[in-house]
Amino acid sequence: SKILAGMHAALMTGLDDEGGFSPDRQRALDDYVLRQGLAGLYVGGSSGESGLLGTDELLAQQEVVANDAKGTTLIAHVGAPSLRDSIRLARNAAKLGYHGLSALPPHSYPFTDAEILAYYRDLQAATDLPLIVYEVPVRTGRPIGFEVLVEVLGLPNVAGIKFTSNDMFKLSMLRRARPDSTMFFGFDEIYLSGAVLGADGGIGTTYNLLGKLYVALDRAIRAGDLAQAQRLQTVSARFVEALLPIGVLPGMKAGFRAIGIEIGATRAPMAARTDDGDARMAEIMARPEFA
Ligand code: NAY
Repeated sequence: SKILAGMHAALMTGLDDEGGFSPDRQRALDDYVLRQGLAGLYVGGSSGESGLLGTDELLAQQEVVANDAKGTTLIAHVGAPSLRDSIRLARNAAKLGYHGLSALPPHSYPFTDAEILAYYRDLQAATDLPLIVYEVPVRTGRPIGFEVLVEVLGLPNVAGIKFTSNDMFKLSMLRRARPDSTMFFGFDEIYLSGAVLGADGGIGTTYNLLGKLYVALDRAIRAGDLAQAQRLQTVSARFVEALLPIGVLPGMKAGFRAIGIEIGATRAPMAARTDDGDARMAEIMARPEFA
């Protein structure tokens, strides 16, 4: 079986009422997510508001989660604007016993393919941990070229890719170009389509609240039960549709509030908490299909 494969929550971040990182709220969230039966946690990614947190907060979060998640597979997302901070996060994760790393490509300037390749070459060489490349054009503003990805996937410590793109033909081509790489699919609402094209697992935001649903979805797919897989995927799609008008991360945080787990609001400039968002998510979380 592939390194690090399976269903992982893209772990969210607990913030206090002033917007600072809250170890206590993080622990409450971890406790809930760890009871979903998922293969592991993806820590410090987009869903964790990593683009809005400082490196020191991310280092602190890595440690809190490592202490909470004994026995669960932990992947630390360490993509940062500078290679220097990425390596600092990667070495801290290795020291804390994380099982894998992942990183966005450099994206704070319009870097060349050679710069992107050099970043991954240096980052994967900085620790012994397997590294998962992160393709997410909705966040970086542009896709990584197919040839560049194939080359990065050939680096010694690069174990695979987290593919969060709608370019399904590219996923299929990557699958065949790198049959031994672990491929995660990153859009929760269409996980089934990624799995059918060869994804070995998923990493997603809504797995935080609905982890059991995604475990069951993946199980149905692996068992070849298409009818059940379609039914479960439709529940996931309806949930994401409900989140979109509020915003995925603000909506998720309101969803946790609705089930009695306060993890704060999203950090500005992401949308603030609103009474309307809270009321909508309270109504959504009460629906039997999302229980
Ligand atoms: C991350 O790093 O946290 C992720 O990429 C998780 C994947 C999410 N994609 C993005 C762009 O954040 O779970 C998805 C996404 O929130 C979900 O499919 C709703 O569209």
